[in-house]
Amino acid sequence: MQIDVFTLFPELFPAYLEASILGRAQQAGLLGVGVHNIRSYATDKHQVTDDTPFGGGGGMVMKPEPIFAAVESVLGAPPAVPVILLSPQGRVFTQAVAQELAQHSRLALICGRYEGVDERVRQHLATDEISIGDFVLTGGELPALLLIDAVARNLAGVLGQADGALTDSHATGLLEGPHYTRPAEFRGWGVPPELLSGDHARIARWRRQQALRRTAQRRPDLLERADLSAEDRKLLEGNDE
Ligand code: 21W
Repeated sequence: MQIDVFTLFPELFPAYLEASILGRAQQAGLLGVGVHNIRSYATDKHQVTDDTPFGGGGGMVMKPEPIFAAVESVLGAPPAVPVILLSPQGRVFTQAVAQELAQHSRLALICGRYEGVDERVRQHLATDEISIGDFVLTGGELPALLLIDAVARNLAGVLGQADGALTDSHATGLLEGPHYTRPAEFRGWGVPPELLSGDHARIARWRRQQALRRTAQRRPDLLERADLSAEDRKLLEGNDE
């Protein structure tokens, strides 16, 4: 998958994209990310990318011309790929949206700054508008990185077998239960005996029960939407262990 990012702050991207799983995905040719500076596409002497809002009110708005020029120069006019505007007014990003976007071979992401972008970018260039949640950030760059991260780990080959995207919490619709590693005793705190039992069926049952209980406790909204088996309902009621 190829993702092209359009931003006034391209220097924010490399450190995160080069590390760990995303770095390896790019080296393996599974993911390509092009980061493009919108400012380079401004045609005036001072490469101005923002201006005061019509109607007054203060703050600055990103001008349409450099954004259209940047996106159309990289992707053609009109672009034949989804063009996603990251904005607080977008539909809220979820695991389901990440999985949906991972089906495309190419995406364009536009990061806003200041008070936002000229409405004509939204109306005539963007094909989708996404928010990452109900809180206020300073721009769309962190949301773009977050989206790339969540989408990339759904691409075939990006994750190892062990932590496959299909078994993820939120892909299964439940929160995960607790994880432990060595030592078996730390500062007098032990590890649940089920995990040390070597009985794989018992371990699987205990893990499922912990996931169900934690979800019931912390995210009853998720549990309501999960389709639980009869066995799950028994585990949740505590009739098992
Ligand atoms: C924040 C842009 C607020 C516009 C009145 C006076 C992209 C984001 C962003 C930003 C405003 C996302 C105002 C969750 C986010 C983003 C920057 C509104 C401010 N109104 N997801 N001043 N949260 N944020 N204008 O902030 O670009 S996705």
